Amino acid sequence: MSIERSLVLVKPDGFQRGLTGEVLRRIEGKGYRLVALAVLTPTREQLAAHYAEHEGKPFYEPLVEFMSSGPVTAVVVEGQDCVKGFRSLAGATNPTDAAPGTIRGDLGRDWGTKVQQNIVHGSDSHESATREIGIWFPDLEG
Ligand code: YYY
Ligand code: MG
Repeated sequence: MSIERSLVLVKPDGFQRGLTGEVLRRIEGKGYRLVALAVLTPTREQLAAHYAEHEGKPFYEPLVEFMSSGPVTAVVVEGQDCVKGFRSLAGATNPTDAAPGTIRGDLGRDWGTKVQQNIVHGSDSHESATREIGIWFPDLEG
């Protein structure tokens, strides 16, 4: 893989806890470039498109509810292999399992909620990134 883009979201828990700057610092510290950034409260429609692969799963409704509960920061990140690279910075989905040194491992925990509140989203493949960037930044140039 070459220079590519990834879609990162600082989720409502990250925004609420004042961790947006810390997440951006780690992305920039790694050497990735910020291409676009927006603070917004997502609509259920936007989230249905973003999380289409999870529709019907037990955590889907709580996930959409949580993600639409307040502002998020959507970021397009660019760099060599940054899709895989950001997933590595983010750590495992469950913050309890996420390794120390990762965003979820250092800053996340289990709050006993129906859906895991794990601070960040990162695209899981180059194809997902292209699809997700189209949802969050429809007007962004190539
Ligand atoms: O890509 P990633 O965010 O690490 O996990 P996904 O499997 O795509 O799930 C999306 C989102 O849903 C996850 O960040 C937390 C939540 N979730 C959950 O609460 N419980 C699960 N068993 C799986 C996912
Ligand atoms: Mg995912």
